[in-house]
Parts: sequence; structure tokens; C-alpha cells
Amino acid sequence: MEVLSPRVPALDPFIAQEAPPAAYYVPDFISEAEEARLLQQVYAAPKPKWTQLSGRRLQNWGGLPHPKGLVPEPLPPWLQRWVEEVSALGVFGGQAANHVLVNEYRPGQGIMVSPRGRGHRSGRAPQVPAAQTEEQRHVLSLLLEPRSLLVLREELYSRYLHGIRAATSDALTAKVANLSACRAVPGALLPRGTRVSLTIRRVPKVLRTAPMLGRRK
Ligand SMILES: O=C(O)CCC(=O)C(=O)O
Repeated sequence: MEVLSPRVPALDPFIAQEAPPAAYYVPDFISEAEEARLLQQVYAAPKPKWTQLSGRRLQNWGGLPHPKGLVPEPLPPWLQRWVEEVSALGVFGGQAANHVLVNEYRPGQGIMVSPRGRGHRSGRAPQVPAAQTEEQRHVLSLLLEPRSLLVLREELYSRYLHGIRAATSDALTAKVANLSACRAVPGALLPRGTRVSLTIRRVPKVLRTAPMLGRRK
């Protein structure tokens, strides 16, 4: 992977060794000042930009993902800057990301285990027997500290499902695959605060004209 970012000269040292290929976890990817500025910009967005879901609220930037492709919209400069920084890591095959979700979780909120990536879209279900309990299907966790960057690629991106437990604290058990890269102590119980995350991705299919979205007669 060719990395052109002065911030992180190479991603390989950040690979989570205990995880299937491949998760890269970069603590302190952004500074406290950059975090504060980013949060200010997130919360300066007009109210209608937020969509309330059952376990989080989110802002959608870069256009509407439609089943036929992305109906593109230019990203605002405050997000474009981070899209360029992350794209410079070479994680989108030398191309640039074009879509950002800003997620906000309050303590007790989360995402039900949800499909991730191409494997799901092509109908290739992960090979786990349906009768397993959630705990049996739980392969690993990743602790995502403030200001960190997580990059998911390869089979971890395309073949695994991910979610965020709806809880008010997290126990750092042996299933946390990036503990050694974190400041946290194994066994600790971390209370949750409000968490804001950016999901930066490249939607490969971009539409030149908006599809007709009207109702059928
Ligand atoms: O907030 C996160 O860390 C994960 C977000 C996520 O899974 C998603 O937007 O698909």
C-alpha cells in the first residue's frame, strides 16, 4: 500500500495483530486542537442535516447513496480536508473517498450488528451457522479511543459484520484486539460519553444524473 501522508508515513506498523486481515488502528491520528475544531464544525451543521436513527443520529455528506450509485454532492471543505488526509494513506487503492457519515452516539446507544462491505452486497454471507448466539459469533472487539483512526480492509471489511453494543460502559476483555496499542488497561471498565465518529468511504459507482425518485403512478 503506497502511503503519501506526512501524518502517518506507513500504515503497516499499526496493524492489529490479533485480528483477521486487516484492521489498522492509529491512536492520536488527529490532535486535540483538530478534534475540537472538527466537533465545532459537526455541531455547526444546520439542524435538518441530522437524521435521527434508533441508536444514533447522523449527518450524510457527499451525496445520497442510491441503489444505482451515488448521487454526488461536493463535500464541505472541513470534511474534504479529512477525506484527503485519509485517502493519502492509500486505503482506497490510490483513489479518493467521496462520502462521509458523521455519527453521534450518546451513552447507551449503538448499532445493531450490520453488514459491512462488498461481501454482503454481493450476497456472500459470512460463514457462520445461523443458530449461534451473539456471544458465540463475537470474534473480536476494537477499542476506538478519541482522535484515533481505524482502517478496515480485506476480509475484515468484506466478510465480517460489525456493530456497537448499546451500553453505557465497555469492559476491556481479551476479545479487544487492539489493546496493546491503546492507553487502556486490560480488565478496565470504561464508561461511555457522547461519541462522534466519521465513516469515510469511497462509493465506487457515482451517477452523473440524479435518478428519478418520484412515486409510481
Ligand atoms: O461509529 C463507528 O465507529 C462505526 C460507524 C459505522 O459502523 C458505520 O457508519 O457503518
